[in-house]
Amino acid sequence: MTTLETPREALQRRPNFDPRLLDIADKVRDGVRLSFEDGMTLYETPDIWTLGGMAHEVRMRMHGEIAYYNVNRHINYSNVCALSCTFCAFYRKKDQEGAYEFSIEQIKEEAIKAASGGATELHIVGGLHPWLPFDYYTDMMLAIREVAPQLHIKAFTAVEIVHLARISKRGKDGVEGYRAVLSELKEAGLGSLPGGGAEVFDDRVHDEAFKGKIKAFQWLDVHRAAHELGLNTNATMLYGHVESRAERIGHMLILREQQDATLRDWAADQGIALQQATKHDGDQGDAVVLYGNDDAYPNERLPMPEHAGGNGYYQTIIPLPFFPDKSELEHLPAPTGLENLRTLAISRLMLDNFPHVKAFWIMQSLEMAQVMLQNGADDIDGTVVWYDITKLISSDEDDPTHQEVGVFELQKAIRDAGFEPVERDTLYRKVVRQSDEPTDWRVLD
Ligand code: V47
Repeated sequence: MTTLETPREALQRRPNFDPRLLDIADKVRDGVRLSFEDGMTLYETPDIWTLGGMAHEVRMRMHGEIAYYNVNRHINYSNVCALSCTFCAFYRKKDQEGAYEFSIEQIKEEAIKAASGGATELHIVGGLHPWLPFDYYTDMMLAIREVAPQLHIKAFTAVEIVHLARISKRGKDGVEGYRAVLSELKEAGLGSLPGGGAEVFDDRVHDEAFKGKIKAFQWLDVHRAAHELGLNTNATMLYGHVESRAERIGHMLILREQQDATLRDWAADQGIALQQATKHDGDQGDAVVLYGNDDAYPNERLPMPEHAGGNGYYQTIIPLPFFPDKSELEHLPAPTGLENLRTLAISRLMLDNFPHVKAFWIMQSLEMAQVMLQNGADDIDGTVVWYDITKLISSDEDDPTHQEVGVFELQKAIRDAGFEPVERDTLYRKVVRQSDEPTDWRVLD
């Protein structure tokens, strides 16, 4: 009689298996929240295969064979910025060569091009422009609504929202001001917030790499205010510069705790049992874990706009590898491919209450994004078209911001990686294309 191997025994048989991962693998299998120390072990282990395997297991439980992409267009409306972050090669000062700002007319043209090309989303961010008035931003939303009402507008990082609260005098640096600005932008057409500007939530890192920028608590307050207003948001982590691995795990834990608070009522409604977990300050708190063994969780375990009770939440974490080129931190080496893969996999495992993990192909390369789909990611972002913040793939020397791949290339990359490509809208609802006409699409109910 043959006895079946237990999952533990199977792991231990793997070549170069790191025994420190045994208990973590048990937790992952049972949907038990990982601790700070677990996160550090995952960063230290040489056993990248078991790490990737665990992240893949979780990703398969949450999304099965599906890998998402979207048809979108990025607009960086201005690179003029009052800040001078040392990691950033995008910003220019007002009269510096290369400084630009789009007029509302130009933005309208971009929106029309995007909509007629079949995009479902505009992703709009820019620098902290010292002189553009608040009306410019609401007019931008209204103008897009007018010419392309079907486009979802995902716009403005928390850093821009704090700036707008200041210049519009809607309230000084507090939550009241953020709420007022977000409500007015929402009224004008804003649909969600992208995840940029989070960098790494740590005062030391802040002072060394982006002093002058908003602090972690302000970034988090803006996203909390957005969620309260029913706007979904994303979160990023810009890693591989002056931060330590421990600081990256700290960043993930802060996001995870905020999402716990955001999803607590939704989880109770869904019958998802809360776990007792130790928070980053050492206190005990309720944890909402979205992956685990099937018996303990309802089928529809992922929050979606239609059943989140009118509240917004974090949809996706996007780990962003640092690009040193042309920044003040150019002397630093960029994170390696392996470090990128590791950080992606750890994000999937630590951020157990984030429905999605995005491998932003523009910054990771499409080839690396394929590997990431097998190591925790379920989304590779979209067709993008123009991207001015970092430049990796453009082959057009005269126009390096042109970084576009077609839908077929994205779908092929996903299929070749072993997944079923599914087009999503910004809120992760499936998009159905009804004919070859690019504008003929609808969101599946
Ligand atoms: O906020 C700036 C980062 C972000 C560099 O929400 C850099 O779906 C690396 O947030 N090296 C913008 N990163 C990108 C972003 C984003 C991208 C894709 C999807 C979503 C989403 C959000 O890029 C900035 C900043 O954190 N950044 N300079 C650099 N040298």
